[in-house]
Amino acid sequence: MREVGCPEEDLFSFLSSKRREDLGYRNILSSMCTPPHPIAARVHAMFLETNLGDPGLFPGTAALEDLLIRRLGALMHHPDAGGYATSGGTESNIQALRIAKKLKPVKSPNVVIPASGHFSFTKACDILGLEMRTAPLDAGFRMDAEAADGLIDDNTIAIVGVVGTTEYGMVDPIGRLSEIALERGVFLHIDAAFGGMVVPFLDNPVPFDFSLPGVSSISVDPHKMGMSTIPAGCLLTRNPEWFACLNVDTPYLTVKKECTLAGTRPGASVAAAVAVLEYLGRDGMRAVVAGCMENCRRLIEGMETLGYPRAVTPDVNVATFSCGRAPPGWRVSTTRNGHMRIVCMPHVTRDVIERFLADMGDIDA
Ligand code: 0PR
Repeated sequence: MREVGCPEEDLFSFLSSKRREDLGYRNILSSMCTPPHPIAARVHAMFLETNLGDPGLFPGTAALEDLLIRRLGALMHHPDAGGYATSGGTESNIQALRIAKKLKPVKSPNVVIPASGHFSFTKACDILGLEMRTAPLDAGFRMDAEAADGLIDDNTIAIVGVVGTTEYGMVDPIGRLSEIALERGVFLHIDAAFGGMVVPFLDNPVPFDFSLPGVSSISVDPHKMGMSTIPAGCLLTRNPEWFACLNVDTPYLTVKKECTLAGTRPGASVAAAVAVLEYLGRDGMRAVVAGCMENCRRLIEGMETLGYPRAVTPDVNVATFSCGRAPPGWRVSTTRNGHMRIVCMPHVTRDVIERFLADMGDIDA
């Protein structure tokens, strides 16, 4: 640390130069995040100092967290779902498997996770000492539910299905997984970190949530398609009482028990998340999602016209192609199978898609 502080002007000029090294979202097609909605940015600033880790000091902010959980629970067809705001999909997935493990104490616990599962499950299994059994995908990049069934045994504490896979934007056969979960008496966690804020707003949403009786818990992230500030995730559970198995005593706080993974927790991004939902309503979210899906279709059509076929027709706004190179200046990502991957987030507007397609056309010229 400096002995004597840096003059404000110098400091900000240094910070600005660093900030300029960051890429603008303008040409980023690889991210599941997006610039926060202006409402989110404004609300974040309003709640900057709030700490949900000691909710008795911030009862207003804590009530907003409850409201967020109620709103997302209702969206997932269970207004009385339990839940809390996490730092994102990783924490939600860890905590869901932690609950599942506590609910079924066995000697050598395992979990069945699709090959498309996010790498946060590798972290969760490492931390929780779980054997990770990987279920293969079908030809359409969705989890093979029957193969998953075959991996379940007496030591299986949970199975996981994904709604909006990170790489290919697919929705696993959650209806079938729900039946299997009920038949086998196994906890079913749905990772809807991305798709949880997309699928409910599609024209013909496939059931994936608490409307299916076998679904035990759901991850859904406001800091992805919810356009909130980072960090904002949510873990929802069918039974609110399950969280009690994670409680630790917190004798000197305003609450005497805590089930969260983090201690100090931001209220700002949580207030921002609920504010965006209130501001847009279902109607506004449907419009955002319809725009992203339409742009995704246009991108697929444009790429195929240029001779780059889609890897698969996605269920949500993630497009993948047999295409080895991207034009200079654009950030796309590459899946583990070598497909070009583009996430059609709200900042990836029709104009952006057309500029990208024009540049793609130019690299062939
Ligand atoms: N589950 C799914 C299905 C996800 O796609 C992700 C993250 C997670 C869980 C974990 O969520 P957190 O990162 O919030 O803990 N998906 C993105 C990914 O790994 C996250 C991301 C976002 C990465 C923006 C890069 C980026 O620029 O690709």
